[in-house]
Amino acid sequence: MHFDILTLFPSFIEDNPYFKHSIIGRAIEQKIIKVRAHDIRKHSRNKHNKVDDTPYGGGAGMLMTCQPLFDSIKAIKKKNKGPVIFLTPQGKQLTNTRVRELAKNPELILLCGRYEGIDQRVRDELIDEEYSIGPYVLTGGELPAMVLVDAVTRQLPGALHDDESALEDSFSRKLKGKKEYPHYTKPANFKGLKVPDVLLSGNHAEIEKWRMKNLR
Ligand code: 4GM
Repeated sequence: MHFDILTLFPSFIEDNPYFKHSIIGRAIEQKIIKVRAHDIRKHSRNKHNKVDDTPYGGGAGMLMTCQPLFDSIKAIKKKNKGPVIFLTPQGKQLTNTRVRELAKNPELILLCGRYEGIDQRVRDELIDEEYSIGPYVLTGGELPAMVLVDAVTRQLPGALHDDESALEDSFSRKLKGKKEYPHYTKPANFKGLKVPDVLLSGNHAEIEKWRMKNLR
């Protein structure tokens, strides 16, 4: 999976230790994913490299202007044939179901907004899908883009080791991620704090009954 991320702050992506270590870092090393950041400002044809302006009709804040966005998206689309995704609080909620759909694309283009958002003409002409990582506003779309990369990457074959499976068992699917049963790992007795006996019993029917009773 090849991610091209359009941003005013490419170093947020490129220098992010999150992409250098652990599961995502390993996926990059193993060439399961490739993440490239592209500076929208480099495409500004304004003499001061301006990329924002005040909204027509008035109102608070600044908007990202058409020209640098049209040019940077069009440049990326020559190499990356995937859908253009805009991260915005107004987008559809990024659920695990949508993440698994996104993971089927060999390429994705992610657009990160700043300020109050982008000129509507960019959305109408060049954006294929809009997603939100949750009902809150951040200072930019970079963190949401990285969240999307993380969530999609862990769905890709080979990205997780056997003991990190992204597959939900039938029991977890029934719960639809809404509830969890308590989890315990070794040791069975930590400074007098004991793991419930039933979980050590090996009786899978009893264990499932206990887990159902203890959902929270
Ligand atoms: C407003 C409009 C995404 C703000 C467009 C982006 C939160 C999310 C921004 C924008 C963002 C989210 C930038 N904040 N909930 N801030 O996914 O790109």
